Amino acid sequence: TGSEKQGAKAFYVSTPIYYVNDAPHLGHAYTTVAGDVLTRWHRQRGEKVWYLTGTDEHGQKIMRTADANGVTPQEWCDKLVEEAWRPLWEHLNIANDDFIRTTEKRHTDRVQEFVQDLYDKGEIYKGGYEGPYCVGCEEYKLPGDLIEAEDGTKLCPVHKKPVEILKEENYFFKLSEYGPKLIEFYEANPGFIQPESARNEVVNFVKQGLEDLSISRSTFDWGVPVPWDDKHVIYVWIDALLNYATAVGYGANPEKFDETFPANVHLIGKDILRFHAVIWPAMLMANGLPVPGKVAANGWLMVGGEKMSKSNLTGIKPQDLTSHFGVDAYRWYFLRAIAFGQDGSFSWEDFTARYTSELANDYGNLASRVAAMVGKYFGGTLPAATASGPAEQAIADGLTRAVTEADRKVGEELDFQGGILAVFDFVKQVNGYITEQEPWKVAKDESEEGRARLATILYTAAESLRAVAVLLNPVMPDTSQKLWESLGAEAAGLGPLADQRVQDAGRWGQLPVGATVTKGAVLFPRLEEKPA
Ligand code: MET
Repeated sequence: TGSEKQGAKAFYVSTPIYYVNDAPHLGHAYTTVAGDVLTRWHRQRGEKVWYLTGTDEHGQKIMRTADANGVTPQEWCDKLVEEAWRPLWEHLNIANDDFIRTTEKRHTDRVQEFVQDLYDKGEIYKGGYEGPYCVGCEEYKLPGDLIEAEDGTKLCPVHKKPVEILKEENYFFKLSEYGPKLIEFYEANPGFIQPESARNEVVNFVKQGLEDLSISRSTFDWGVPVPWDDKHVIYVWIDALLNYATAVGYGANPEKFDETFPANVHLIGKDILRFHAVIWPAMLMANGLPVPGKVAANGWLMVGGEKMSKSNLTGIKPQDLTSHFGVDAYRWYFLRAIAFGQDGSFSWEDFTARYTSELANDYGNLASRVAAMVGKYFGGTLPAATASGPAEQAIADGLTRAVTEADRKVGEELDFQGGILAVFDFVKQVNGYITEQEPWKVAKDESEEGRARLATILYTAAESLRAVAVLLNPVMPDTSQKLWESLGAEAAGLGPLADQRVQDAGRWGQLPVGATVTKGAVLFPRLEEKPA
């Protein structure tokens, strides 16, 4: 679009690349929808944007899941990606620009290059790891996890068999040397880690002193081979973090890389904070690459008091909710109900209550009432506001406030809840205006003044909805499109919804007089009974 600058740095947002050992759940969808809303918001500002998601396909966990299912790890990953992950993002209307899989050659080649560079620079050395090992489990145990036999022998808690003290040679990254540089960086960039609680946790952790990080494994082989020693594979987290670089052309497409990297925002769940806020910037510093702008951690999603996480799934799938509430309401609900960065809980009751009062009653009814009245009193042709007064000025002022606040909250602060509330407060204000103005009563006055007053009320309401459609487009794109069509905005000359700019949304009087307003599709249909 016109305002995109050629060669300018893109606003680059990422989600974690999710492990494919299981199907996506509400927690994954929460983060991915947040990223989608954030990037759509920036697109709506006319900025160049890059939105990346993908899948993390290496490591022991994936290997074991594949084994347990009797297929090769690659077959397992292909199946899950094509049958579960990509379809869900499509279903939720996620407008990602790319989808990276860590088993792709464009990734693995560059991961090897990156690690080789670190090795050549002396940032990686060969060291030993020694610890209690359970052959049954094929893994090192933490000393604290062991149980003791009567004679004092240490046993594996799973197999109840003696562990062996095993010594393995591994490659280590000199992470310990980056502590002071990281502290200095956090202090110079107070916005790097969000929210504040996450930032404090990381700073305290780093201040306690960092240990070097083992970055290779030799006890299994489902991973990217260490380029100078193929008895080892690269530790899955080093492999995974590099997706943010390899996906945007690291080592392959310098032009793309320069105009995209580093990410402006890495959206993550708080369980993977240290990887993103400590290890990832240290890896980049070690290789002389720029570090990201922000790591934004969201909290846990609790369902019925249980945490939605990779290891603890409740039975509810995103599709169970979208088939009941619709995709747009789903996208809206979690961002509306939970303060971003905090833990939040989900319940059918809460979703149902908010859907009914905020979406169907406040927003949906406003849209359908206004369209119905323009139809009834003006034959569906939008009349001009020729009798505006203080009540109309108050609406125009309310809109200006809503735009400024929503743009600051969503666009700058990642406060999705605050941004959505700013728009919905405006919707409430417009509802209040209609209740006070009582257009159905004004309609009984057939004098010229009466007609002018009625026209003014309906224009004011329709013009308000024009702005609401733009501001909610990043959150509920299908609904906004329906409203845009119902207002006849594009046909009347305003152009497609995607071309409307947030910065311009508050400018009053854009919806052309004479637009054909039709009642159109119901934005938020009445809910069926909750499925059993
Ligand atoms: N695979 C990890 C997870 O799902 C995220 C990796 S992001 C570089 O927690």
